[in-house]
Amino acid sequence: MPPVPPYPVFIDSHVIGGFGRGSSDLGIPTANIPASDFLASGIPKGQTGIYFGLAKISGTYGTLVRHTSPEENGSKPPTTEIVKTEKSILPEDGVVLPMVMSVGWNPFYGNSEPSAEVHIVHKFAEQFYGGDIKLAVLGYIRPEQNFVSVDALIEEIMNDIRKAKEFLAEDGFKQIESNEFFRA
Ligand code: ADP
Ligand code: RBF
Ligand code: MG
Repeated sequence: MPPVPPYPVFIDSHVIGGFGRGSSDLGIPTANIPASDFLASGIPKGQTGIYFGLAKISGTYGTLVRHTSPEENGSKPPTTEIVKTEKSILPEDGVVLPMVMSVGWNPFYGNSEPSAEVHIVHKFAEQFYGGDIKLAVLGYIRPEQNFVSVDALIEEIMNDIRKAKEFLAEDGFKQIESNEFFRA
């Protein structure tokens, strides 16, 4: 079955700094985008939860400088700055890849502000803070949940990734890779 309306929803954004927990706590890095870009996207407002789709990184990126630590800032994201030192371009520049996305308050961590974060199902050799990210959101997987342990959260995310791969293998999804949106 192809994506069901309102999907595909296209989001043109850029990668910002988050809490820095994705890689360190979970071993699952997530490229964070401004939550406002998600809210403006046409997905019914307040629809927090886990989505799947396609992502493309392009443009120059830099390194993230953290001015506060997550501990210092409590449940608010640390203040960060992206420093682009050189014209870095990823080998993956312009390649459309599968993704899973989490939007909301991360009940497991109890954040005080909503976040929108994308795990690209691909192994990158480096980070790409400040890079451009284009997303095609193609469907909803589940609401956000709380978990009894980090391991239980990781297991559920692995399950989301498995489901995303299954959905993306269905008819009508692959062709979105060649949509005009990803060509620009
Ligand atoms: P933060 O809290 O700052 O988002 P993370 O630990 O979640 O920190 O790491 C996210 C960063 O890791 C992304 O901004 C990106 O630069 C990099 N990264 C490396 N591989 C991936 C991937 N497969 N998916 C998403 N981001 C990745
Ligand atoms: N956080 C939660 O608190 N509950 C969830 O159900 C949840 N599901 C997620 C599913 C996916 C596919 C991803 C990538 C993240 C999810 N997270 C969830 C967010 C996770 O807590 C967050 O990525 C880390 O805190 C790093 O920012
Ligand atoms: Mg992240």
